[in-house]
Amino acid sequence: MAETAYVALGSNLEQPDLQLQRAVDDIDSMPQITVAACSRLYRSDPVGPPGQPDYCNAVVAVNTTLAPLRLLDALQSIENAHGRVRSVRWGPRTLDLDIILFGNRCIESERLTVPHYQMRVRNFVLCPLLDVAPDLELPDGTLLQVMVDELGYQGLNVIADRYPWF
Ligand code: A4P
Ligand code: MG
Repeated sequence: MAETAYVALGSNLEQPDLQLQRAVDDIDSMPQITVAACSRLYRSDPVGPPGQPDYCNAVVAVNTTLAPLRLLDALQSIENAHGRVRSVRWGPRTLDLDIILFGNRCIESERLTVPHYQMRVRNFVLCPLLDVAPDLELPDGTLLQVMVDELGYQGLNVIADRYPWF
């Protein structure tokens, strides 16, 4: 049975806006994954080590029959195809794909923590998530809209509205 998961996309190297648009197409072309909705495209101030370029961020809703770890495998294969090199924590990257939510599940394993452990404090994740899921509740019952109201849109700029962005 297909479940809905939410995937956050981030990039701040090598034409981040195009990296993200290609990544949405790559996700949609994976077997057993369909992109159901795509957020607006945002530019955001970098969080983490200073001196890195601004990020582009977005969120997609996907319908998938894959198990969570198999979805993670698929997303990591796309990251690798985009030339992702893992070096500094929170450092610059061509493409980062994080599973934010997977249905209503709570997952705590060596490779995967869902809901994503940083999502609550990152408006560059929550604001695009609100674009695709305005009525969403987290597994613990928290309303997404309430979290967005608390965090606000500081440091975020919408740079394209409706997918395809370009
Ligand atoms: N992993 C565990 N849970 C998950 C999950 N829910 N989704 C594991 C995806 N992966 C998950 O990730 C390390 C390991 O986390 C994976 O191998 C997987 O098994 P990574 O992407 O290789 O490493 P990382 O980039 O150092 O960590 P992470 O957590 O992805 O980085 P973040 O926290 O996403 O930070 N500023 C702005 N404005 N916008 C951004 O997008 N992104 C980062 C990256 C920093 N600053 C940013 C942004
Ligand atoms: Mg990641």
